[in-house]
Amino acid sequence: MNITSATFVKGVVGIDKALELGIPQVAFIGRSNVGKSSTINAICNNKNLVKSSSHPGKTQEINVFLVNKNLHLMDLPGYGYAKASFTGREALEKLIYGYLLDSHYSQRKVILIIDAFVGPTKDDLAMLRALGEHSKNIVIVANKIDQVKKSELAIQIEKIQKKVGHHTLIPFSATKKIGVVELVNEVLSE
Ligand SMILES: Nc1nc2c(ncn2[C@@H]2O[C@H](COP(=O)(O)OP(=O)(O)OP(=O)(O)O)[C@@H](O)[C@H]2O)c(=O)[nH]1
Ligand SMILES: [Mg+2]
Repeated sequence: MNITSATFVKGVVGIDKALELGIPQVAFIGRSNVGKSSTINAICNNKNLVKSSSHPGKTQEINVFLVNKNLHLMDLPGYGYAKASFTGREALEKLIYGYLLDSHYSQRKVILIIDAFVGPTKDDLAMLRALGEHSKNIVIVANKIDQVKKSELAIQIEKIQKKVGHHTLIPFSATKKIGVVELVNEVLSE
């Protein structure tokens, strides 16, 4: 399985027809700056598809991408960006939670990205719990494994697996393109 084409469809900021086209959706969610946009670029093999940034809070809309002409990848804004203004944060949270947890919308899969070095934070575990309560089909990506010492990686992944429970966990690096094949398979399979 391969991603052979990827194009930007549109940025969504609220209720939008683009969310209801009947095309299956795979959503990418995670803390601000964890590498959601970079992960989409890595699996689409196009570093310029989505704008990423070293400043948290880069993605402010739900950016929709059409891959292989039959699947929508949804790049969400990050949660937990402490420096955003209260109203800004509230609007983003409404957008994220509205889309992910409102029963009106459904995702074929939700890819929850966490930082492999930091491990799942309180916010990540709260998101995981909420997704579980809404019966989402969850895959966890531990991004930035290039920042974990090679000798400590196996133990770190084991620790993360214990914290996140039975979900599929993919050790990943968007920068070094590690885990791309595994994640592409998860994204493209039902
Ligand atoms: N070392 C390392 N850095 C990474 C990796 N993936 C992303 N980054 C860096 O992390 C920063 C944030 O990346 P983004 O892809 O913009 O993160 P995001 O989760 O989309 O951020 P928001 O849109 O702000 O929520 C950038 O400086 C990236 O270069 C990785 O695998 N390893
Ligand atoms: Mg982003």
